[in-house]
Amino acid sequence: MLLLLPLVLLLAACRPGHGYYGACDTCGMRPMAYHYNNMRIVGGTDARHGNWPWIVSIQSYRLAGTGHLCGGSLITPQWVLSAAHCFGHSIHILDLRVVIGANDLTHLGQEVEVHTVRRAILHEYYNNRTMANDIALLELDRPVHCSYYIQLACVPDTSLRVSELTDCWVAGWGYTGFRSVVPNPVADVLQEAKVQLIDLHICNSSHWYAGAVHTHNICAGYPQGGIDTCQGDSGGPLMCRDKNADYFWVIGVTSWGNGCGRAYQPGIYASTQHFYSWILMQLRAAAHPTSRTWSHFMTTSSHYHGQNAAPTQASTSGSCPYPVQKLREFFTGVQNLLQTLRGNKA
Ligand code: 4AZ
Repeated sequence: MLLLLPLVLLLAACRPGHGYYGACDTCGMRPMAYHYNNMRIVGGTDARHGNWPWIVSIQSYRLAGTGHLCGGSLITPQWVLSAAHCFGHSIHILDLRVVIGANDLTHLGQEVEVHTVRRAILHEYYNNRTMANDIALLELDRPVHCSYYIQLACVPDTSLRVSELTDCWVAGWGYTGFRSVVPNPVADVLQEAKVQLIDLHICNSSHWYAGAVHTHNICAGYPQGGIDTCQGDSGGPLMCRDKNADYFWVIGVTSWGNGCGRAYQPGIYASTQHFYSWILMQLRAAAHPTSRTWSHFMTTSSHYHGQNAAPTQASTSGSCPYPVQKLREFFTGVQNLLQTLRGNKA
């Protein structure tokens, strides 16, 4: 009975609105949204501060204004998931900073953390012509501190039935212009919009994208257009609420589209579920730099400092999405304790 106590306490602490959020040991939770007690993107609205606590603004010192370049999602305390196309020719990681826990990029408060980038890993088969495999990982200089405004995103493995999710959202600081292909004003305040997941067959049909969408993509938006991600939202998350509990999955990385907000041309996202094992492999390889798998991955960094990073994968049941790694550690601890007790009795 005594042995169950830690687990009970652990689960109690995890109930929305009642938890301790500083440990980065859950994912997909929105402490500020529970606190508010309710729950640009093109056609979006201002997000409330803390609504999407895993979203980050990747900025470059070489860009004007806030320097915002792309979005991203914090998936472990030291790794950000983003899009490969954000880190093209003229971008050098030494010029980058990652702003975490922000809402208005022109007024960064005390809750915001600003990090530099230790290395960028672009997918080795990213193709800038077809936009295939448009996914990347950034390692931060040091781990973040989780808080009401900074939380980890949940990345689904293959067991989540993504197409059944119905409460889906996009967020970002990108262009807010309607039907835009030319630059429009970017958003200072994070924009959010609800979107529908659109069947890939429909999305690839002749009046839509006519076969240009890859099987590892997700289409999201509206057939009639109007609400969409745009340039500057790239790398940021497509997020859906879990069917059974009050937390969110990051199911897509904003990748491309034909313009923004056009009818039959919805936003295209890289499926995080599809790339789950790729992400896992990169983080494992990064934690064990001597392993053979490491050498063939493209990295723009010249130095390495190992950290035991593990991707965040939430449990698909219950109301508390613990990273699997944490649960494993906990049960191994319980097992060891039981063995010790048995040993003492014998
Ligand atoms: C872009 O250029 C971009 N409407 C991102 C998203 C979309 C279009 C363009 C989707 O980064």
